Amino acid sequence: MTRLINVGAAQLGPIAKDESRESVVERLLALLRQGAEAGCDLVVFPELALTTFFPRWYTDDIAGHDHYFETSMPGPETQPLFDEAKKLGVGFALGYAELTPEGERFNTTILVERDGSTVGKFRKVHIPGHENDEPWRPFQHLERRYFAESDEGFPVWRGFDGIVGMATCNDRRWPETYREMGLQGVEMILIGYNTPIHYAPDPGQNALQGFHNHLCMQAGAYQNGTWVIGVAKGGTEEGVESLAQSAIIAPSGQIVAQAVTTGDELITASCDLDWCRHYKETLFDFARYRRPEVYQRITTQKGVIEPPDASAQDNS
Ligand code: CDT
Repeated sequence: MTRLINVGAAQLGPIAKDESRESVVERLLALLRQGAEAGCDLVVFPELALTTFFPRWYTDDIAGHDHYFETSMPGPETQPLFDEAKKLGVGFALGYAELTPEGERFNTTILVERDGSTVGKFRKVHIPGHENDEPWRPFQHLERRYFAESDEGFPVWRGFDGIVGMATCNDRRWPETYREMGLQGVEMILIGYNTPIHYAPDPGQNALQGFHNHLCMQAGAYQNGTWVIGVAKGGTEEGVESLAQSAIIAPSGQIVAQAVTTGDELITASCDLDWCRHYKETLFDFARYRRPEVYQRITTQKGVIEPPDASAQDNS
Protein backbone atom coordinates (compact mmCIF):
# COMPACT_ATOMS: atom_id res chain seq x y z
CA MET A 1 0.00 0.00 0.00
CA THR A 2 1.13 3.55 -0.54
CA ARG A 3 -0.32 6.76 0.81
CA LEU A 4 1.63 9.44 -1.00
CA ILE A 5 1.63 13.01 0.28
CA ASN A 6 3.65 15.48 -1.75
CA VAL A 7 5.32 17.87 0.65
CA GLY A 8 7.20 21.10 0.06
CA ALA A 9 9.57 22.49 2.67
CA ALA A 10 9.46 26.24 1.99
CA GLN A 11 12.70 27.57 3.41
CA LEU A 12 12.89 31.32 3.89
CA GLY A 13 15.90 33.56 3.70
CA PRO A 14 16.26 36.52 6.07
CA ILE A 15 13.38 38.86 6.87
CA ALA A 16 14.59 42.38 7.61
CA LYS A 17 13.34 44.24 10.66
CA ASP A 18 11.55 46.78 8.50
CA GLU A 19 10.18 44.36 5.88
CA SER A 20 6.40 44.72 5.74
CA ARG A 21 4.02 41.79 6.36
CA GLU A 22 2.68 42.43 2.86
CA SER A 23 6.12 41.85 1.36
CA VAL A 24 6.71 38.71 3.43
CA VAL A 25 3.31 37.30 2.46
CA GLU A 26 4.22 37.90 -1.21
CA ARG A 27 7.31 35.74 -0.66
CA LEU A 28 5.19 33.04 0.98
CA LEU A 29 2.74 33.18 -1.91
CA ALA A 30 5.55 32.73 -4.44
CA LEU A 31 6.72 29.59 -2.62
CA LEU A 32 3.14 28.33 -2.26
CA ARG A 33 2.51 28.71 -6.00
CA GLN A 34 5.79 26.97 -6.75
CA GLY A 35 4.61 24.17 -4.49
CA ALA A 36 1.29 23.96 -6.30
CA GLU A 37 3.08 23.71 -9.64
CA ALA A 38 5.22 20.91 -8.24
CA GLY A 39 2.07 19.04 -7.18
CA CYS A 40 2.43 19.62 -3.43
CA ASP A 41 -0.43 18.70 -1.10
CA LEU A 42 1.27 20.51 1.76
CA VAL A 43 3.78 23.38 1.95
CA VAL A 44 5.56 23.92 5.27
CA PHE A 45 6.87 27.37 6.23
CA PRO A 46 9.33 27.97 9.11
CA GLU A 47 9.00 29.24 12.68
CA LEU A 48 8.09 32.96 12.95
CA ALA A 49 7.69 33.10 9.18
CA LEU A 50 6.06 36.55 9.10
CA THR A 51 8.71 38.64 10.83
CA THR A 52 12.36 39.02 11.58
CA PHE A 53 13.51 36.93 14.56
CA PHE A 54 12.68 39.75 17.01
CA PRO A 55 13.64 37.91 20.25
CA ARG A 56 17.21 38.87 19.49
CA TRP A 57 16.43 42.37 20.81
CA TYR A 58 15.98 43.20 24.48
CA THR A 59 13.13 45.43 25.56
CA ASP A 60 11.85 46.49 28.99
CA ASP A 61 8.38 46.68 27.53
CA ILE A 62 7.36 43.60 25.56
CA ALA A 63 4.04 45.20 24.66
CA GLY A 64 6.05 47.73 22.67
CA HIS A 65 6.87 44.83 20.32
CA ASP A 66 3.29 43.69 19.85
CA HIS A 67 3.45 44.67 16.19
CA TYR A 68 5.45 41.44 15.68
CA PHE A 69 2.49 39.42 17.01
CA GLU A 70 -0.74 38.23 15.35
CA THR A 71 -3.99 38.69 17.26
CA SER A 72 -5.95 36.60 14.75
CA MET A 73 -5.07 33.95 12.21
CA PRO A 74 -5.84 34.58 9.46
CA GLY A 75 -5.57 38.33 9.92
CA PRO A 76 -5.86 41.06 7.33
CA GLU A 77 -2.29 40.62 6.04
CA THR A 78 -2.31 36.80 6.02
CA GLN A 79 -5.78 36.35 4.51
CA PRO A 80 -4.37 36.36 0.93
CA LEU A 81 -2.21 33.34 1.79
CA PHE A 82 -5.23 31.43 3.14
CA ASP A 83 -7.31 32.41 0.09
CA GLU A 84 -4.67 31.40 -2.43
CA ALA A 85 -3.91 28.11 -0.69
CA LYS A 86 -7.58 27.15 -0.73
CA LYS A 87 -7.89 28.14 -4.37
CA LEU A 88 -4.85 26.04 -5.28
CA GLY A 89 -5.95 23.13 -3.06
CA VAL A 90 -2.65 23.18 -1.18
CA GLY A 91 -2.43 22.86 2.60
CA PHE A 92 0.19 24.71 4.60
CA ALA A 93 1.83 25.12 7.99
CA LEU A 94 2.79 28.62 9.08
CA GLY A 95 4.79 29.68 12.14
CA TYR A 96 3.98 33.04 13.75
CA ALA A 97 4.01 34.95 17.03
CA GLU A 98 0.57 34.68 18.65
CA LEU A 99 -0.94 37.19 21.09
CA THR A 100 -4.08 35.74 22.64
CA PRO A 101 -7.13 37.75 23.79
CA GLU A 102 -5.99 36.98 27.36
CA GLY A 103 -2.66 38.68 26.64
CA GLU A 104 -0.53 35.51 26.48
CA ARG A 105 2.24 35.28 23.93
CA PHE A 106 3.08 32.00 22.22
CA ASN A 107 5.40 30.84 19.45
CA THR A 108 2.72 29.15 17.37
CA THR A 109 2.25 27.17 14.16
CA ILE A 110 -1.07 26.70 12.40
CA LEU A 111 -1.76 23.78 10.07
CA VAL A 112 -4.35 24.29 7.35
CA GLU A 113 -5.86 21.55 5.15
CA ARG A 114 -6.18 21.67 1.36
CA ASP A 115 -9.82 22.77 1.67
CA GLY A 116 -8.89 25.73 3.88
CA SER A 117 -10.04 24.19 7.17
CA THR A 118 -7.78 24.43 10.21
CA VAL A 119 -6.30 21.06 11.18
CA GLY A 120 -4.69 22.28 14.39
CA LYS A 121 -2.53 24.82 16.15
CA PHE A 122 0.70 24.00 17.98
CA ARG A 123 2.36 26.21 20.59
CA LYS A 124 6.09 25.75 21.22
CA VAL A 125 6.82 23.73 24.36
CA HIS A 126 10.60 24.08 24.90
CA ILE A 127 11.43 27.79 24.99
CA PRO A 128 15.21 28.30 24.73
CA GLY A 129 17.50 31.20 25.53
CA HIS A 130 17.12 33.63 28.43
CA GLU A 131 14.69 36.07 30.09
CA ASN A 132 16.88 39.00 31.05
CA ASP A 133 19.15 41.46 29.31
CA GLU A 134 22.55 39.86 28.59
CA PRO A 135 24.45 42.57 26.70
CA TRP A 136 27.68 40.54 26.75
CA ARG A 137 26.31 38.47 23.89
CA PRO A 138 26.94 39.62 20.30
CA PHE A 139 23.16 39.24 19.94
CA GLN A 140 20.57 37.96 22.37
CA HIS A 141 18.13 35.08 22.35
CA LEU A 142 15.26 36.36 24.48
CA GLU A 143 12.57 33.86 23.59
CA ARG A 144 12.04 33.21 27.30
CA ARG A 145 11.18 36.90 27.72
CA TYR A 146 8.80 37.08 24.80
CA PHE A 147 7.04 33.71 24.84
CA ALA A 148 5.21 31.58 27.39
CA GLU A 149 5.92 27.85 27.52
CA SER A 150 2.97 25.92 26.19
CA ASP A 151 1.48 23.35 28.55
CA GLU A 152 -0.51 21.77 25.75
CA GLY A 153 2.18 19.23 24.89
CA PHE A 154 2.44 17.52 21.53
CA PRO A 155 -0.99 16.63 20.13
CA VAL A 156 -1.37 15.01 16.72
CA TRP A 157 -4.19 15.38 14.24
CA ARG A 158 -5.72 13.39 11.44
CA GLY A 159 -5.03 15.33 8.27
CA PHE A 160 -3.43 14.95 4.85
CA ASP A 161 -4.61 11.32 4.78
CA GLY A 162 -2.46 10.50 7.76
CA ILE A 163 -1.54 11.45 11.33
CA VAL A 164 0.33 14.74 11.55
CA GLY A 165 2.06 16.55 14.41
CA MET A 166 4.12 19.70 14.85
CA ALA A 167 7.09 20.94 16.84
CA THR A 168 9.00 24.20 16.78
CA CYS A 169 12.74 24.74 16.54
CA ASN A 170 14.23 23.96 19.97
CA ASP A 171 11.54 21.27 20.46
CA ARG A 172 13.38 19.25 17.79
CA ARG A 173 16.40 18.76 20.05
CA TRP A 174 14.39 16.85 22.70
CA PRO A 175 13.67 13.13 22.20
CA GLU A 176 10.48 13.45 24.29
CA THR A 177 8.99 15.63 21.53
CA TYR A 178 9.08 12.84 18.97
CA ARG A 179 8.20 10.04 21.38
CA GLU A 180 5.11 11.87 22.67
CA MET A 181 3.86 12.03 19.09
CA GLY A 182 5.20 8.58 18.24
CA LEU A 183 3.00 7.17 20.98
CA GLN A 184 0.02 8.69 19.17
CA GLY A 185 0.99 7.06 15.87
CA VAL A 186 2.38 10.16 14.19
CA GLU A 187 3.38 9.72 10.56
CA MET A 188 4.65 13.20 9.73
CA ILE A 189 6.11 15.87 12.02
CA LEU A 190 6.40 19.44 10.75
CA ILE A 191 9.21 21.50 12.32
CA GLY A 192 10.14 25.10 11.56
CA TYR A 193 13.32 26.63 12.94
CA ASN A 194 15.45 29.79 13.38
CA THR A 195 18.85 28.58 14.54
CA PRO A 196 21.66 31.12 14.88
CA ILE A 197 25.03 29.57 13.98
CA HIS A 198 26.71 31.38 16.88
CA TYR A 199 25.84 29.88 20.27
CA ALA A 200 27.13 32.40 22.80
CA PRO A 201 27.15 30.15 25.93
CA ASP A 202 29.47 27.65 24.16
CA PRO A 203 30.81 28.79 20.77
CA GLY A 204 32.55 25.43 20.43
CA GLN A 205 29.17 24.17 19.22
CA ASN A 206 29.00 26.65 16.32
CA ALA A 207 30.73 24.39 13.81
CA LEU A 208 28.37 21.55 14.73
CA GLN A 209 25.05 23.39 14.21
CA GLY A 210 24.33 21.67 10.89
CA PHE A 211 25.32 18.28 12.26
CA HIS A 212 23.18 18.63 15.40
CA ASN A 213 20.20 19.87 13.38
CA HIS A 214 20.11 16.79 11.21
CA LEU A 215 21.22 14.44 13.98
CA CYS A 216 18.21 15.13 16.19
CA MET A 217 15.63 15.18 13.40
CA GLN A 218 16.97 12.04 11.74
CA ALA A 219 17.07 10.21 15.08
CA GLY A 220 13.52 11.36 15.92
CA ALA A 221 12.26 10.16 12.54
CA TYR A 222 13.92 6.73 12.74
CA GLN A 223 13.18 6.01 16.40
CA ASN A 224 9.49 6.71 15.88
CA GLY A 225 9.02 5.57 12.29
CA THR A 226 7.82 8.95 11.05
CA TRP A 227 8.53 11.51 8.36
CA VAL A 228 10.09 14.73 9.64
CA ILE A 229 9.95 17.94 7.64
CA GLY A 230 12.53 20.45 8.95
CA VAL A 231 12.22 23.97 7.55
CA ALA A 232 14.62 26.83 8.24
CA LYS A 233 14.60 30.57 8.17
CA GLY A 234 18.25 30.79 7.23
CA GLY A 235 20.85 33.25 5.99
CA THR A 236 22.13 36.45 7.56
CA GLU A 237 19.28 38.41 9.14
CA GLU A 238 20.02 41.75 10.80
CA GLY A 239 23.67 40.69 11.06
CA VAL A 240 22.95 37.28 12.57
CA GLU A 241 23.79 34.21 10.51
CA SER A 242 21.25 31.39 10.84
CA LEU A 243 21.39 27.79 9.74
CA ALA A 244 19.58 26.77 6.55
CA GLN A 245 19.87 23.09 5.51
CA SER A 246 16.11 22.45 5.49
CA ALA A 247 15.50 18.75 5.04
CA ILE A 248 12.82 16.17 4.38
CA ILE A 249 13.59 13.04 6.36
CA ALA A 250 12.11 9.59 5.82
CA PRO A 251 11.03 7.13 8.55
CA SER A 252 14.32 5.33 7.90
CA GLY A 253 16.13 8.42 9.15
CA GLN A 254 17.48 9.15 5.67
CA ILE A 255 17.41 12.66 4.22
CA VAL A 256 15.53 12.48 0.93
CA ALA A 257 15.69 16.20 0.03
CA GLN A 258 17.83 19.03 1.34
CA ALA A 259 18.01 22.76 0.61
CA VAL A 260 21.18 23.91 -1.10
CA THR A 261 20.85 27.67 -0.55
CA THR A 262 20.40 29.91 2.50
CA GLY A 263 17.52 31.85 0.93
CA ASP A 264 13.92 31.36 -0.16
CA GLU A 265 13.91 27.85 -1.60
CA LEU A 266 11.34 25.11 -2.01
CA ILE A 267 12.42 21.49 -1.73
CA THR A 268 9.92 18.72 -2.31
CA ALA A 269 9.46 15.01 -1.77
CA SER A 270 6.75 12.49 -2.35
CA CYS A 271 6.26 11.02 1.12
CA ASP A 272 4.76 7.56 1.46
CA LEU A 273 3.06 7.51 4.85
CA ASP A 274 2.87 3.71 4.70
CA TRP A 275 6.67 3.61 4.87
CA CYS A 276 6.22 4.44 8.58
CA ARG A 277 4.76 0.98 9.19
CA HIS A 278 8.05 -0.71 8.33
CA TYR A 279 9.51 0.79 11.49
CA LYS A 280 6.42 1.03 13.67
CA GLU A 281 5.65 -2.68 13.18
CA THR A 282 9.18 -4.08 13.48
CA LEU A 283 12.12 -2.66 15.47
CA PHE A 284 10.00 0.10 16.97
CA ASP A 285 6.88 -1.92 17.70
CA PHE A 286 6.19 0.08 20.86
CA ALA A 287 3.43 -2.19 22.18
CA ARG A 288 5.77 -5.17 22.04
CA TYR A 289 9.13 -3.79 23.07
CA ARG A 290 8.80 -0.60 25.13
CA ARG A 291 9.30 -0.80 28.91
CA PRO A 292 7.49 2.23 30.36
CA GLU A 293 7.58 0.69 33.82
CA VAL A 294 11.35 1.33 33.94
CA TYR A 295 11.20 4.82 32.41
CA GLN A 296 9.68 6.54 35.45
CA ARG A 297 12.31 9.27 35.67
CA ILE A 298 11.27 10.54 32.26
CA THR A 299 8.04 12.03 33.60
CA THR A 300 8.74 12.44 37.31
CA GLN A 301 12.16 14.08 37.32
CA LYS A 302 13.22 17.34 35.60
CA GLY A 303 16.95 17.84 36.22
CA VAL A 304 19.79 15.39 36.73
CA ILE A 305 20.16 13.57 40.06
CA GLU A 306 23.61 12.00 40.16
CA PRO A 307 24.45 8.97 42.30
CA PRO A 308 26.33 9.77 45.51
CA ASP A 309 30.04 10.47 45.12
CA ALA A 310 31.89 7.22 45.99
CA SER A 311 34.62 9.13 47.86
CA ALA A 312 31.95 10.63 50.15
CA GLN A 313 30.58 7.20 51.04
CA ASP A 314 31.25 5.71 54.43
CA ASN A 315 33.09 2.41 53.79
CA SER A 316 33.65 1.49 57.45
N1 CDT B 1 14.33 29.37 17.68
C1 CDT B 1 14.97 28.46 18.43
O1 CDT B 1 14.35 27.73 19.20
N2 CDT B 1 16.30 28.43 18.32
C2 CDT B 1 17.10 27.60 19.16
C3 CDT B 1 18.37 28.30 19.45
C4 CDT B 1 18.90 27.84 20.73
S1 CDT B 1 20.19 28.84 21.27
C5 CDT B 1 19.53 29.89 22.35
C6 CDT B 1 17.41 26.24 18.57
O2 CDT B 1 17.32 25.26 19.33
O3 CDT B 1 17.77 26.13 17.41
